This record gives sequence, structure tokens and C-alpha cells, in this order.
Amino acid sequence: MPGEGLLHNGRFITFEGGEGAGKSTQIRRLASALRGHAREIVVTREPGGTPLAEKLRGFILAGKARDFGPFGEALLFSAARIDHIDRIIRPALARGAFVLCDRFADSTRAYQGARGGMDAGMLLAMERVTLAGLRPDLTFILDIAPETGMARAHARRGAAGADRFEAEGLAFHAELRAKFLDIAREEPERCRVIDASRPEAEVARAILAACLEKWPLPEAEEKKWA
Ligand code: T5A
Repeated sequence: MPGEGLLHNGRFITFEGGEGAGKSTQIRRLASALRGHAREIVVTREPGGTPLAEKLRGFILAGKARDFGPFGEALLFSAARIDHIDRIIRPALARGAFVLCDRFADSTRAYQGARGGMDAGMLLAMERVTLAGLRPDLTFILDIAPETGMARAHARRGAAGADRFEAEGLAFHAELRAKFLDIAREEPERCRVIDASRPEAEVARAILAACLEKWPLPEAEEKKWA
């Protein structure tokens, strides 16, 4: 285990973006690039990450909460998030782990705020209560045209049916893209927009470069990453 790198403190990195943008793929790649350089790597996802939150995931993505409307769905995502934060994320960060999370609170802002679903002020108030001071250190917004992302998600899914949000129309997904880009503009310190239409390896290089830019390594260690 390397001695000096800044990667040894607990870090919370989230991956956001539309459907099929490549978040899971890039989390796997970053986790494998970090292995051996960080104290511990925790890969997790939302909704989910704990047994209870995974149950809520199944319920929401099957469309069973749809009739609650955006506010009810946002409450369920938040309940799942609180369990995830309390049982997985905070303890991992306290151990000094690197936590890589597939979607987090920005997804609630974008998805439950789309189509005039929930008022932005209300979403932010709910977010404050849910996160109770936790904030990602770095958020990658994987930006891609919704047509491309949906085609990727569709190809990966094969014969399985679209889930609750994949089934929404293109206009909804175009609005999500704009909302994620708005978040990046509002919080440039935290967010990095990554062009996710490029080949996987290129996207992975851009993500690793952004991590190293934020948390530079001592020169000797950086050479090992080259
Ligand atoms: N949601 C979630 C809310 O509404 N509110 C919330 O608060 C939260 C947390 C979650 C759903 O819940 C909603 C958002 C979502 O609709 P999910 O299954 O986790 O559901 O959905 P996604 O996060 O969108 O997962 P996807 O698997 O669809 O997208 P990914 O992870 O972005 O994409 P990935 O990596 O699986 O890649 C998809 C396919 O593309 C290929 C991969 O091999 C794969 O086949 N691919 C590429 N192909 C070409 N070039 C590249 N660069 C590629 N990268 C990946």
C-alpha cells in the first residue's frame, strides 16, 4: 500500500447522468484503477446499497410507487438514501474508504424535479434533511444525448421490459440531461461534466485525470498510474 497519496482519506465520489450513460461501467473501471492505491474501495448504488434500500429499489423501479406522484417517489428515494448513508456510506468514509456511488441525491433533483414534478426549493429542503451535512467530494456527470443513452440501455436490457423511468419518453430524458447540466453549472467545485459519448477507455481516462487533478499524488506515485 502506497504511503503518501491523498487518496488515503475517505472520499465520496458519485456518478450521475441519464439512462445508459455508462455510470456502472465507469465505476467498475475507476474502482479497478484505484485498487492498490486507496485504503479500501466501496462500490455501491442508489436506489439500493442496503437490504432495505434494495427492497425499495425493486418497488419503485417496478413502477409500484408511480401513483404516489413525484413527491411520494422522492420520499421513498430519500428513505432508501437515509438507510444507505447511515449503514454504508458514513461508516465507510469514517474508515477512510473511497466510496464510489452509482447515482445519489442529484438524481432526485433531476428525475423527481423533471416535468415540473417537484418544486426545486422543496427538493433542496428534502435533500438537506436527508443528507444531514453529507456531500459528495466529487460528482461525475456523464453527459450523453438521450437517444444514444437509451439505445445503450435498451441493447443491454435485451428482452427485459423498460423500468419505471426508462419507459418515459425522449422529452423527459432530454429534460433530465438539461437538469444534470444545470446542477454542474450551479456547483462547479463539486461537479465534472464528462462527455460520455466517447469510447469507454477514453471516458475512463478523463475520469481518472479529473480525480488526479482534484487529489494530486506525489510524483513517485503518479508514475505508477501512467
Ligand atoms: N432514480 C434514481 C430516480 O428517479 N431518483 C433517484 O433519486 C435515484 C437514485 C435507477 C433509476 O432510478 C431513477 C433513475 C433511474 O431511472 P438504474 O437501473 O440504476 O435505475 O438506472 P441507471 O442508473 O440509468 O443504469 P443504467 O445501467 O441504465 O445506466 P449506466 O449505469 O449509466 O450504464 P452502463 O454502464 O450499465 O452501460 C449501459 C450499456 O452501455 C454500454 C455498456 O456496456 C452497457 O451495455 N456502454 C458503452 N457503450 C459504448 N460506449 C461507451 N462509452 C459505453 N459505456 C457503457
